[in-house]
Amino acid sequence: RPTVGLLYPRESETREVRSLDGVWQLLKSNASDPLQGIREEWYKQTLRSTDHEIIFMPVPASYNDMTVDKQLRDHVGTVWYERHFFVPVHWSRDRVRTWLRFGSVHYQAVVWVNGQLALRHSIGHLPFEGEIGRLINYGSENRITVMVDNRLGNRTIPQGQVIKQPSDEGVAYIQTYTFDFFNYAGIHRSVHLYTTPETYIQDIELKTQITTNELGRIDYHLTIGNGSVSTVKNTYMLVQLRDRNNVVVAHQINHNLQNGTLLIPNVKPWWPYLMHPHPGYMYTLELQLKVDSSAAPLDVYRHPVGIRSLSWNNNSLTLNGKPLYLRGFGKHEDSDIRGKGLDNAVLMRDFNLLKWIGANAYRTSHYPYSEESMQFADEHGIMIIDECPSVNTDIFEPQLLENHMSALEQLIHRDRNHACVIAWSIANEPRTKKKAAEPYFGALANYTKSIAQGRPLTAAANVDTPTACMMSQFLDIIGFNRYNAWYHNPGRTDMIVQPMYDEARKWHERYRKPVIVFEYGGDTMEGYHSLPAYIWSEDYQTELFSKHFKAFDKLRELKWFIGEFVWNFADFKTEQTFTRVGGNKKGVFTRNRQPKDAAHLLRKRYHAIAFKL
Ligand code: BDP
Repeated sequence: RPTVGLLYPRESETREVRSLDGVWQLLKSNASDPLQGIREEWYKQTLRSTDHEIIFMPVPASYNDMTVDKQLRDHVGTVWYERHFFVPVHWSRDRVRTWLRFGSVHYQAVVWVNGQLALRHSIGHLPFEGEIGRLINYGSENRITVMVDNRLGNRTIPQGQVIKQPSDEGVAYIQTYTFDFFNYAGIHRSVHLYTTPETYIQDIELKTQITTNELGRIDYHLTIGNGSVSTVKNTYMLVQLRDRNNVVVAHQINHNLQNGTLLIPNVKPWWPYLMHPHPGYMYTLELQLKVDSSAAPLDVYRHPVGIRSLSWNNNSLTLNGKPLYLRGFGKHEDSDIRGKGLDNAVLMRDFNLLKWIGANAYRTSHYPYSEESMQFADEHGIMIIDECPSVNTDIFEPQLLENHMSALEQLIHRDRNHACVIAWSIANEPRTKKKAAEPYFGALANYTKSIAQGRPLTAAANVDTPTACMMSQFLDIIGFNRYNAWYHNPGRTDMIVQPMYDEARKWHERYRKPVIVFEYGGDTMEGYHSLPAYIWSEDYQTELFSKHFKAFDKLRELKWFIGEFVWNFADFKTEQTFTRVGGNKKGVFTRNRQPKDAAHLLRKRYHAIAFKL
C-alpha cells in the first residue's frame, strides 16, 4: 500500500507538536516466549502491575548498551516500552486530529494507546504514524505501550535467522545474520504527539529544477486530508516561497488544491559543499489552506526546499548542469552507549567532521538514516546516496521481494523532497551471482524506477567479475565494493593500483554507465603504529589509502568515474566475532569521532579535488 502523509511534524499557528522523548519504562520478555506479553495482555495494564522487573529506558536510544546486563544487550525477541502522557481538553473541544508518530522502531512494533491497538509497523529505520484521537482521554492521563520485536527472519529486510542452541543455562536463542553491524533495537528515533486541524495538509510532493541559470522552478503536488474539503466553499491554498531572510520571492493562489508550479527568478540554487561559496541554500515553502481572504487559515505547513536540477546519462551525474565527482564515505548510525539512537550532538559532530575533511557526499549504508540527518544534509550541502535496508540478500523469492519493494516505497516517500538526495541505492552486496537474482532485481528496479522521483538507481555490488552480476544491468549508476590489500591480498599494498583500475574499467565496459567505488578500506587500531606498515596499523591504513588514490587519479581521467567512498566514516559496533576487535575498525574516525592518521591524508585529497589543486 503506497504511503500517504507522514510529513515531518512541524509546529505552526494551526499545529501543535509535543515530544514524547524522555525516560520510558521497559520490560524484557523471556527469549523463549516472545509472545508472553500478548498472552498475558500486558498492554491492558501498566507494565508495573505485572510481576516482572521494569527498568528505565531513554527514548530515543537502542536499549542494548544501556545497562550492564548481557541478557539485555544480546536479547532476542520482544521488549515492551511504556510511558504516560496528558492531552489538553481543548484538543477535543477544537476538534483537532491527534496523531502519534514514531521516527523509527527496530524491527517490528505494535503500539497500544490506553490498552487499545493503535499502530503496527515492521521494517526498522522508517517512520510510521496514525490518528489516535478516538483512543485518547482528553484532559486526563493516557498510556502508550509499545512491543518491539528485534527478530530477523528469512523474509525481513535485512534477513537473519534465530537459532536455538543448548547452553549452560538450558537453551539459548541466538540471532544470526551475515551483515556486519550490530542488530541494535528499540525506539531509535523521536516519538511525537501532534495535532492537525480536521481539514489539513496531508502530503506534499516537490520537484525542483533550474531551467536556466537564473530561473528556478518548483512543481508541487498536494494532498488534502478530509474528503469533505471540496464541499467547503471557496477553499484555496496560498502558496508562498520565502527565502532565508523570510522575504516572499514567489507566490500563488491555488484553487485546485492539487498541482501547481512556482517560478523563481534570480533563484539561489542548492549547491553541494565546496561547489559554491553558499552551499545548502534552503527556501521555505509556506502553504496556507484558507477559506476566504480574511479568515484565519484552516491549516499552515512550512516545508523546507532546496532548488536544484539533477540529471544523468551514461557518462555522468550532473547537478545544476555541472558534472559531479563524489568524495565521500559509507557511514553508520552508531555511537557509544546510544547505539543507533538519534542524538543531535553526534549528528552535529559528524557533519562538522564531514566538512572538516572536505567530503561532499555519503551513502546511508545500510538503511535509511534519521529524518533529522537528512535535514542536516540539506542544510550543509552534503549529497546523499539513500540506501534501503537490504543487505546481503541471498534468497530471492516473492514475499521478500514484496517487503523489499515496500522498504523502497517508504524510503522514497519519506525522502523525495530532500535536495540532498541524488540517488536511491536499492541494495548492498546481494548475492547477485545467483540466477534467481535476475528476475528479482529486474522487478525491483522496474518498480523503483516507476516511483524514483527524478533520481537514478544504484546499488553496491561485490561480485568478482562484472559479467557475473545479475543486478547491475538494471542500474543507472554502477557501484561496487572492493577490499584490495584487505580481504583480497591482505598485507599487499602493492596489489591495489592496477587491480582497482582494471576492475572499474571492466564494470564500465560491461554496462556503459557511470561508475563509483562505494567501499574500500582496512581495519585500523587507533594508536597502533608499525614501520614498515603492517596490517591493522595506522601506517597501513594510510598506505592503503594512498595507493587507492593513485588508482582513482588514473580513473578520474576517464569521465565516467564519478566518485570514491571510504569504508567507513567511523568505527562501529558489530556482532561478536573473532575478526572484529571491539567492532569494525575501518573508520577514518574513531567511534568517539576523533581522527586517525589517515583522516589527515584524506582531508588533503578531498580538498585538493574540491579546489582542483
Ligand atoms: C562490506 C560490507 C560492509 C562491511 C565491510 C567490512 O558492505 O557492511 O562492514 O564489508 O567487512 O562487504 O568491513
